[in-house]
Amino acid sequence: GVTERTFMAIKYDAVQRGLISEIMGRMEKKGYKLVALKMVWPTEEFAGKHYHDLKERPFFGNLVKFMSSGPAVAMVWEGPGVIKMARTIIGATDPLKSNPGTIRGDLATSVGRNVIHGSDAYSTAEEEIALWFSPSEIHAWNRTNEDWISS
Ligand code: DAT
Ligand code: MG
Repeated sequence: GVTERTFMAIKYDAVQRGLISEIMGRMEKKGYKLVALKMVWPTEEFAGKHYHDLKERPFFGNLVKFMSSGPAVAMVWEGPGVIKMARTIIGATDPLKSNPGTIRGDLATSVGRNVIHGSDAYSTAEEEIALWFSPSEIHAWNRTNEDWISS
């Protein structure tokens, strides 16, 4: 059966800074499975759709401009508790409030350059996966080492 899935995007600041493998490695080494991956250069309209919940916030304009300024690395990760755990691995929205050991706590200092997005709940994970990926881009593949990751 299919376990839980979440959407994550390595933002353009992290792409520029050469942090793609650093960030992906944290999810991979934890034991989560990558089931979809592509580089996407969002339009402002697309970025606005992704962040539609924040439309009324004062930083919305800057946020969609930043997100559409270059390519992001879009990913779907799968595994037990992945939605909540990805948020824990990412850290707080403001990198100065993120604990060391988290992605933002270790790699960022500014809320406007906080290197990574992760879905915040089951419903947003479903919605964001559907926005960024078509079903044929998501791969249900088997790991031969599954018994060494989960029992
Ligand atoms: P998160 O990315 O942790 O889910 P969010 O959904 O509240 O946080 O906001 C989405 C993004 O918007 C966030 O990653 C960075 C930007 N943002 C949030 N709050 C902000 C603020 N107070 N000032 C500037 N940018 C902000
Ligand atoms: Mg959010």
